[in-house]
Amino acid sequence: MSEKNVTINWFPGHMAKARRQMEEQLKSVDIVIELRDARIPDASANPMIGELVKNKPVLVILNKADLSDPVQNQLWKERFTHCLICESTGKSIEKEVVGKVKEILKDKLEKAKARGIKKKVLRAMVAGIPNVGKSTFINNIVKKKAAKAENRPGVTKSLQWIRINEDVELLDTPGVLWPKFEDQNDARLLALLGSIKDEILDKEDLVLFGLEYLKKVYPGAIEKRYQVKEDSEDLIDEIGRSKQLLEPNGTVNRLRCMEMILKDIRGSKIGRISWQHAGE
Ligand SMILES: Nc1nc2c(ncn2[C@@H]2O[C@H](COP(=O)(O)OP(=O)(O)O)[C@@H](O)[C@H]2O)c(=O)[nH]1
Ligand SMILES: [Mg+2]
Repeated sequence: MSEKNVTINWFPGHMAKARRQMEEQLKSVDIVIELRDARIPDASANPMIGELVKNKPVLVILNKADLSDPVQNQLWKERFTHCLICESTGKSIEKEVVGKVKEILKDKLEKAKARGIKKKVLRAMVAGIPNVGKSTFINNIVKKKAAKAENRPGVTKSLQWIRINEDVELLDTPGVLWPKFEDQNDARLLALLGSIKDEILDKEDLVLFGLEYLKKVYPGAIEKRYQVKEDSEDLIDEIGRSKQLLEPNGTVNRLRCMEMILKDIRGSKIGRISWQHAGE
């Protein structure tokens, strides 16, 4: 299950379709679980999510938090009304997420009870841009629970819900939303972390941008990873030499070097880096 190809195909028709689907799905949910990439919490938001969701509560998940700066994770968390820091590829997050959903919707549960509804089941849907970890997040929570097909009269037929526990159901397919590729800075961050295709940007520009940021915000990180001086005039060249990425004639194979750096950045091999800091 991969939406990787979707990332390059967000033309207006697709956006309109994603929007329509989201609006339809929203009718039957009590809460939206919006996944963001903890390394770029702002750039990884959908530009229209607020407008789409309107007045339903949103639980923001800072996902891939194992890759981002732990100090920044905490600072970002405070920025959102409801937020959890998650590593969907790690241990089970089911209890934490379900507990949070119930806490956010406490009033709704109490109101239902007061109206005589014995068992109000809360419904949640996951949404986010491609590659942010929606499928991984859902699998972490759902584990082996079977997707439950149901066609209750009056309830949108095509939607399938998975019962997480006695109080909460999750829509089994996430809402895939388009990324913020219109803003140059956001697009660059998304490309740097591989959330949109990097072909749309010049690879060297992308790598230089990444290296400049690391030098400025995480001094020492490049030196530690590649054993080079960070103030070198041509850092790509220095790194290529240090890592022996050379052509037969002894010059640095810059393309290979840049690809290695991008891979290291995406896999957090240079350290746990937050590419957007809270409060900036
Ligand atoms: N390190 C790390 N990787 C993650 C996490 N969540 C998802 N991923 C990885 O991110 C990639 C995209 O995940 P996927 O669930 O397919 O994203 P989707 O397109 O939103 O459904 C996969 O390689 C996942 O293993 C996380 O919390 N930490
Ligand atoms: Mg997916």
